[in-house]
Amino acid sequence: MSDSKQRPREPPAGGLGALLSTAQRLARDGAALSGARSLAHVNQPDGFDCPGCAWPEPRSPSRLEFCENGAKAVAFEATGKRAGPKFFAAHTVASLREQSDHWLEAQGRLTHPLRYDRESDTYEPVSWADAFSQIAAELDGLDDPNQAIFYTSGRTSNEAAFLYQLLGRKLGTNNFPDCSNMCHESSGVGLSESIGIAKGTITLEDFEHADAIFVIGQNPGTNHPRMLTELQAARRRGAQIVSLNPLRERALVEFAHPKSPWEMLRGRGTPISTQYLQVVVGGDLAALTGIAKAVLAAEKAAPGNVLDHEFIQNHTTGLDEYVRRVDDTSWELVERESGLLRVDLEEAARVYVEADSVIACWAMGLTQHRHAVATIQQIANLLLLRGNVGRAGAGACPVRGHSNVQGDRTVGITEQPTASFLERLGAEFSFSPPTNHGFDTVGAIEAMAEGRARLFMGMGGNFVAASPDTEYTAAALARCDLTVHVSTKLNRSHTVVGRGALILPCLGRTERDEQASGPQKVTVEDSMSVVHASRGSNDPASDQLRSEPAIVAGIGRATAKTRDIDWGELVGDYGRIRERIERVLPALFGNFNARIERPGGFYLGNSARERTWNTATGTARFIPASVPDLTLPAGQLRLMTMRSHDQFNTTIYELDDRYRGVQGSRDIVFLNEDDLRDRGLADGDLLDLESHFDDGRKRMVCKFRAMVYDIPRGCAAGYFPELNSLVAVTSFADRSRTPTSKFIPITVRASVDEPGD
Ligand SMILES: Nc1nc2c(c(=O)[nH]1)N[C@H]1C(S)=C(S)[C@@H](COP(=O)(O)OP(=O)(O)OC[C@H]3O[C@@H](n4cnc5c(=O)[nH]c(N)nc54)[C@H](O)[C@@H]3O)O[C@H]1N2
Ligand SMILES: Nc1nc2c(c(=O)[nH]1)N[C@H]1C(S)=C(S)[C@@H](COP(=O)(O)OP(=O)(O)OC[C@H]3O[C@@H](n4cnc5c(=O)[nH]c(N)nc54)[C@H](O)[C@@H]3O)O[C@H]1N2
Ligand SMILES: [Mo]
Repeated sequence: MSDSKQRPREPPAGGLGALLSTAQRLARDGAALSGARSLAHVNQPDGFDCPGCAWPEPRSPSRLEFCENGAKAVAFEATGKRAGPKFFAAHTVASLREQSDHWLEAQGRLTHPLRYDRESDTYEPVSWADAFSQIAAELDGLDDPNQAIFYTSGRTSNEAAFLYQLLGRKLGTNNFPDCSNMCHESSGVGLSESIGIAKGTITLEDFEHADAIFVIGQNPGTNHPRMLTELQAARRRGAQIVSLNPLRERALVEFAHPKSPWEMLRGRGTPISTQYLQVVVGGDLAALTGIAKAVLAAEKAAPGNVLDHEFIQNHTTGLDEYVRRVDDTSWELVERESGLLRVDLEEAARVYVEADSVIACWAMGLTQHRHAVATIQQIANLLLLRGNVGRAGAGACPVRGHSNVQGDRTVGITEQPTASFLERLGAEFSFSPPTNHGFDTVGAIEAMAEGRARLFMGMGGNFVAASPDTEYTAAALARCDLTVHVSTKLNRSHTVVGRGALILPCLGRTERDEQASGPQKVTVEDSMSVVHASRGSNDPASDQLRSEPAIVAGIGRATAKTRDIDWGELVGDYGRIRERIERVLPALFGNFNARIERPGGFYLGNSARERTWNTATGTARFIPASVPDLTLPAGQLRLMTMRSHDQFNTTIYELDDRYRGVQGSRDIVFLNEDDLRDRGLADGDLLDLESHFDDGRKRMVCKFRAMVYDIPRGCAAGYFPELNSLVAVTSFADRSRTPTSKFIPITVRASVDEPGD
């Protein structure tokens, strides 16, 4: 291990703490009964898909497993609390705006469609019919369909997403920003150029055959807990696990399986990482280049024995240029920019070279940086050097976030649809879809801020809190003529109203969805391209709720430009929506309705896995990149924003972060002890944080408590969404335009006021 400091023994991640936390959560939410009943159905063959993360379910039902954070996601949706008309009559929107994200969502499930009344500054109940006519009137009144924005969060089912994109495109716009723009867009752009597909190339079974697994910029213990089962099993059979992360994330150090009474009682788990590289924030491009240098040096020392020459010859282009660039990068630069030692990177390279099959996993620690696309392409380069794509136990694994974020893209939620998709969609529904590119998330914010967009609709999600530059984004949204949020719970975005505002409450994944033909199921696609059905069984939180597809259909029917689609037919039986998806995307969804009847669903396939390369050159491509100089002006720190163990994105379950030793607060900034001391500050001090971008705007958050943490010097960490105010909307990744939420240049200083003032 690169870090050999002795530290006090902490319990492993998982274990008893996970079970206790779940039980408390269920009890507190008054969800003990329906929540516990729901847990029995989660991820079961005839149950509903977990509304948490996108980690796949094992194919064999005997391996279905308990997941603490999946349980929280279910309990939170199945809560007994309700935010109904009485609640809204008693709270002005101005007063709601003063509340925390945690408080807002804790009010429970939304029960009625609501319309904002400016006079009383409250939301009042409105009939579905009136809500739909109001939206239709605004849509029909736009001078240009591109004044409307249709945002999607990643919990939306394939069926709802497909109807939603149909609605927007029939209206005449490709303005489909989504949470993916803030999430794995960099992975999609990077991988498409390198290997010709925007998705990961592995399946769950590959974990059983990998000899080494790299986990880069990802915290699975919190965000993809079921991935730990795979890592634990891999480690037990002797696979090497190399983690690159500025923080020593507890679950990547040691993990006790909540299913193992033995491990729980002993309070000891399986060590996970065989090597832990505490790279500096943003230093991964340098670190990966360093590993590549050592791999290429090994090949030079034993020509023909390290690289997979046959694969390189038959499947790739660009090796020479890439090798030149790696050779030209000095170890000195690599060490300075990664914050790591050459010997440690050489050790990681040794692990890489000695493993027959290697999987590389990554998430937001890589994607939310200025150089994210180039960094991800360095992972692809490394994999290609030894033919680690398209064979058992090897490949690229961008670990997706929301449970259906990947599926939404597959069925058309994108601001840059392909010509072939549009052509087929147009043929299927007899119209000419728009071909211009629409707004992504950053583009949508700018368009609203400048008055170029006038109607915002959010299919789930929490646009204001999830987006960068919170105050700027809120002001942009407030300029709209109408905001429409399809939601399950109250959130920050509802407190920012345009000239008009509507909240449309919808069914959640756990709830029964009845349409004309009877109870419906929906489909979702996991992080490894497996599509399967999900069927809710709980009673809906209110009899007023409608499903997301039904809400889209309601708008479609009311709007002049979209009226001629037979929405009633589609929404009466979701099987008919799936038939249409199949006809628009026949290569992926052949025999769609039949194939979802199979337990576990079906695999969409992956061209790169088949070693078919849909790139510009028809080959897999080595794409060189130079290591950037990320040195900040003296005194500035690199702040990354991340998730605690008790949240799902902007939904805050509790104010704790068990694995990081935080209780009762989220206004925390984790800092290196020496960085604090240099500034005359100490653990526990209240600090003001100011970010620095060259757009002349001042961005600050105040009274964040300093917490000394094991983090490299010059780096700092804190929580999303509290720190989003510090991220400039103008700061995003090259080419993918993903906001740089993991690299915010800040200065810190003692807060002027002390608590109690
Ligand atoms: N329970 C729960 N599950 C979730 C979510 C949730 O909020 N709660 N969110 C879902 C979603 S939408 C997503 S996208 C995923 C997110 O899953 P993650 O990507 O795991 O989420 P983050 O908390 O953003 O954590 C990023 C990790 O990257 C590290 N990191 C930060 N900067 C750098 C860097 O420069 N280099 C490296 N190497 N590492 C860095 C951080 O220390 C942290 O461990 O999880 C999904 N699953
Ligand atoms: N600073 C910083 N910012 C980030 C990130 C970061 O790491 N740092 N991460 C980014 C990432 S990876 C992502 S994915 C985005 C997330 O951005 P979003 O997807 O927009 O945000 P969520 O917090 O997941 O959305 C929560 C809301 O969704 C609604 N909801 C829940 N379930 C359902 C449902 O079934 N249907 C409907 N219609 N609504 C539902 C609830 O009302 C809830 O309030 O945030 C991004 N923003
Ligand atoms: Mo995400």
